[in-house]
Amino acid sequence: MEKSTGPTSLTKFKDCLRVPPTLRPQIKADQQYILRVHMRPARVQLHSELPPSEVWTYEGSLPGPIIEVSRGQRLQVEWINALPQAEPYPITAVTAPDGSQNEPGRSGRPSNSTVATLPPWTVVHLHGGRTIANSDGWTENGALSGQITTSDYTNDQQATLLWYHDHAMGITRFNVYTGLAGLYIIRDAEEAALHLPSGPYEIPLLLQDRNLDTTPDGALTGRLLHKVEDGTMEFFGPFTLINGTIWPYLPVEARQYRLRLLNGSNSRFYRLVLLDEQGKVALDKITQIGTDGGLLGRPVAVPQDGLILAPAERADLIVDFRAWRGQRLRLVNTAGAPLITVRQFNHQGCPILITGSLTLK
Ligand SMILES: [Cu+2]
Repeated sequence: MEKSTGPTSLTKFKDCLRVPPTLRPQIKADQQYILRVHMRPARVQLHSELPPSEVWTYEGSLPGPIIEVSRGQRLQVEWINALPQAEPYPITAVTAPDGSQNEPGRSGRPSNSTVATLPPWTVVHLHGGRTIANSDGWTENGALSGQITTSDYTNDQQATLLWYHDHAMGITRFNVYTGLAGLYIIRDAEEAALHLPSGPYEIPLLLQDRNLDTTPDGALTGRLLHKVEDGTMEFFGPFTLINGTIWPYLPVEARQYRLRLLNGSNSRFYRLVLLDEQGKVALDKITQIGTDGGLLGRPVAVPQDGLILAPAERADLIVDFRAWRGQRLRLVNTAGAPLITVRQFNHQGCPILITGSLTLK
């Protein structure tokens, strides 16, 4: 029997949240900016108790670096496929018995040999961007290892949070799952005039669910596992990854923060609720100021039964932590998978998947 190489479960809120580095475009010519972004393999620890996982990344970062531009800044990105041509695909895919999707490991099923031999065939789509057609990352405009695709982004739209992700025909779900996704922020003068919390007080949160393979004796190996159940293509996984870390914590000061959320999961909906130390719902200190298209006409309250985010949806939130100095808050997901919309919910009585932790200093 294979020797245990990892733990059988993971400690929640052990690792600090990471924020990916920001890439700022370089001037190329008059009013034209350029960025070169390489797709590369990397080995990343998703949790400090896990062995490193093999992932595919943009520029070695999981998730990809944040690309930040100003409204109207004309940007050309060279998407360079520097993934290895002949190595096995970095994730294991399996179809497992009903009821097993939230368990780590393959549940006794063989892995999908077609997925294991997929070539590194990629194309990048800027989700939510108003992009000219030939730069939009059509699913069939794929590039293989060693090939470069050039995309022009005019960024002529209001300040908002977008994301770039792989879009290759037929295998988007697997390529995004390997790690090929990153955030893209557009700034403008209207946003700057509002003097919203910025710098260390503006935190992007990319939420994704994942599963992990195990050894025969149940130890987590760190290997990413795309496990779906018989008769369904939808993926739901038991581990919540935020900015590439499973169940992280974030130390915050007793002040206002701007949290910029993106649901980057393949199928999972989240209904997010903030709980105080006593487990009481504390959503009244959260104001939503923006959504997919950018800033709203006016701020709105978050629904008291939680903020629902579908895959690819974004929410721009201002959270006022001043009332909770010294407390530990929890950001939890109360949605089932698949999502069943019920107006009433009881956060004591329904199963809660802990998705993150905000700890006040
Ligand atoms: Cu998309």
